[in-house]
Amino acid sequence: MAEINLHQLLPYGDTTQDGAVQLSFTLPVEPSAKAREAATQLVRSWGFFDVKIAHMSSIGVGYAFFVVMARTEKSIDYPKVEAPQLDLQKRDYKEIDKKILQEVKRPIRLVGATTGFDAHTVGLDAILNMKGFDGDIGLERYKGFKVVNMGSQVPTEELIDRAVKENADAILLSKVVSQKDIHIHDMRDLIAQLKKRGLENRFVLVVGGPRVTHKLALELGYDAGFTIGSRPSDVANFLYEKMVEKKNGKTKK
Ligand code: B12
Repeated sequence: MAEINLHQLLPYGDTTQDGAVQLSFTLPVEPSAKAREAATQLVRSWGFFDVKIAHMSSIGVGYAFFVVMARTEKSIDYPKVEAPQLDLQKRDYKEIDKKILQEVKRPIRLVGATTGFDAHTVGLDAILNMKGFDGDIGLERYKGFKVVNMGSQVPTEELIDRAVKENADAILLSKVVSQKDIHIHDMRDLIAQLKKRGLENRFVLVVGGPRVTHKLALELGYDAGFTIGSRPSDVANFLYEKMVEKKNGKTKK
């Protein structure tokens, strides 16, 4: 295997460190020779070279879709990249359930919802519903959790009201739509509304969604963020560890 310079890490296509990337985008013009040339020039103007239009097709009247191969010389100093990640010991459902009942000594109370305009429920359900996701059973099936799943398009205030009413330990927010950064807006809204009511330290705050990273979640004031591929047992394990941490007074919340 070719030696890789991690201080000047480049994308890989045909040969290591060749800087090859594949891009896809849509231009609001009909596909044509002119559209193809425009896409080529556009990608070159972004600093790429060896630009090849691999695919151009109509994507509705007045729109052309492109897949483009190109190369870049811009590299990244990989050792300098910092990205927080949850470093939890892997445990399965039975072990987590047993530990919660032994150490927390009662079910952990959860209230989950998708807020704002977002109607996507599949991600939240994958974590909370009995059947779970990817062969990993959902939190409703654990004896160690009491789950209220409020579904989608829940106003932030109602989510907080319900969490207060249920005396919840944690709020689980799902944000799937990210157009115009609406997921960030709605994540901030929950934090702001909690602060307004003096509840900012009351709940463990967990957020999930395809454009959510743990880094983003921490930056916005959440305790954890879960992205694509997250499994219910990952979330269960985090909640268990956080509750034990709280119980032992190792956290401000
Ligand atoms: C199914 C679907 C729908 C269904 C939703 C049905 C339902 N009941 O959920 C319907 C048809 C209603 C729909 C509507 C729309 N959709 Co839609 N939809 C999808 C689709 C195809 C799949 C989403 C999904 O279910 N994924 C499977 C789940 C399991 O994955 P997940 O959500 O990422 O969840 C995982 C993690 O993210 C995480 N997670 C998620 N939530 C939470 C919460 C917590 C607490 C935790 C811990 C973890 C966690 O754990 C999950 C398991 O690993 C995606 C495209 C795609 N392939 O992803 C588009 C997509 C999300 N939709 C999109 C859009 C634009 C829309 C509409 C705006 C379309 C329109 N113009 O009307 C509307 C919006 C309606 C609204 N008001 O929100 C875009 C979003 C683009 C963007 N950047 O925001 C996508 C990406 C499609 C696309 N490429 O354009 N959609």
